Amino acid sequence: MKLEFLKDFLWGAATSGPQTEGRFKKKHANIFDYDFEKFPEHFWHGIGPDTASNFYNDFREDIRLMKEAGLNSVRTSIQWSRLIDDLEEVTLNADAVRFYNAVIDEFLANGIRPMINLHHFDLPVELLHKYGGWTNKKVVELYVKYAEKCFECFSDRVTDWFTHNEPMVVVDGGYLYQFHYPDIVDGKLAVQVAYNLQLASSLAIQKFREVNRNPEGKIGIVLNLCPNYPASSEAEDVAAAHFADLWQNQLFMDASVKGEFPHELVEILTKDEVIWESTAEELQIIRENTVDNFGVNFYHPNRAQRPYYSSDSLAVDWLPNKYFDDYSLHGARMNVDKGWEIYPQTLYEIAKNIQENYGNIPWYVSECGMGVSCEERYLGDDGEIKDDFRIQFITEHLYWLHKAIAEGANCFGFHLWTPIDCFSWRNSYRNRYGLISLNVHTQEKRLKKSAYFFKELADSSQLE
Ligand code: BGP
Repeated sequence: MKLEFLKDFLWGAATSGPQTEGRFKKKHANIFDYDFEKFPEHFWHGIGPDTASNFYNDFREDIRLMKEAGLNSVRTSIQWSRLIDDLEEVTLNADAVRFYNAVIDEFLANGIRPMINLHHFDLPVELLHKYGGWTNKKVVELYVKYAEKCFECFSDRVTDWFTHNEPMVVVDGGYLYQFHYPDIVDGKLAVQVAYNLQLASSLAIQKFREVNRNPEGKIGIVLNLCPNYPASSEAEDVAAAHFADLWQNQLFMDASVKGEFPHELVEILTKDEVIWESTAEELQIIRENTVDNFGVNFYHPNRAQRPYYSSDSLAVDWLPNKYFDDYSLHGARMNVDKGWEIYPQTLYEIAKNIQENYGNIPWYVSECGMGVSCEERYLGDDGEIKDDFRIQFITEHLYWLHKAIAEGANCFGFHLWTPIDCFSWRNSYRNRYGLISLNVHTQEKRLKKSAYFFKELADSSQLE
């Protein structure tokens, strides 16, 4: 059976500046550059972001390969730590302006729509050391000035902007579960970081509407939405999944789309005495500056059960896990390399949720993908990686997405993570996600089998 998508559907792939560019000519270190300098052992085979996939030097050739893979849209990001010369005075770095201008022009010349995100976990480390990073509203102020520079420089040609990628990962990774620098556990700070990230997003949206130079321009946020399925229908498990959803999904989604944090969550955080510091004026800014559209990063669902910890047995001041515990479903289909469950039907449920509870606001899949280790295992005699598992993964997710669209979901595109195998945080290069393979030693790049599949999909807007 053939499934038809709209002719103007965006067939894209997503990546980010810090994961592709390399540190060439970059004046400031972001938190991952710094983490690598200090703790190279955190990184797979001790390989960090210094070269990444060499996009800084190779961008013309990389964009040519992306075009060959059929992409008509690419979501990437500008690095704050590259664009801004003086982080306090918020002055522009001339080389970075030249670089990002050339990248945007190259995408456009190749018929690829550049969708630009402003913050992909990559806070300049100096702002963390000097001000405590996102815990401090001074950093919010500096971020909004950086965002303004981006809009002033590039909004004549870029129509699609995003304020943050997965802000909940900044909160969880940096302040609760120690998988991103600064690797601390502090529930109260985590809650304040969540609020400050949302405030930064709303203020950047307000600024965008003042200075944007493009009548077609739109601004949104990219959220990782992992619905939580309860372990059973018993009240404790249902309540656990409900809280996990409030914390992981609704906090940013409600604030970004509806302009209000979920009341139930605010009440719980207030009762637990970890509620953020806010002012009436800030809350008004959040209310008035909601998104035009947003991106959904989807990899796997979450499964939640009643909490393992009792309220008084927490070893730290506060953890969301006071209210829920994650669990893995016995017998679930897994991507074992990454340890993530494969359950494409969730994408349909996300679409329904947006349609029914968020006013059917326009959205797109801003990341979805399958990270697999040692892809050389799949090398064909012709030197091409035969990643049939990735083709199957894409097909299954598109099946459920198509079903939702046919039922009225307002989804305008699908972006695979990622165009070219890239660096990622602690994973470094262990798991590969690309349509195009990268040899990390020679920087040689080559289309995988999935790239030809993707091209056919994008050219025909049909899935067989
Ligand atoms: C998302 C991030 C990406 C990317 C992806 C894959 O959460 O937005 O930056 O890294 O996950 O994750 P990983 O590379 O850790 O397997």
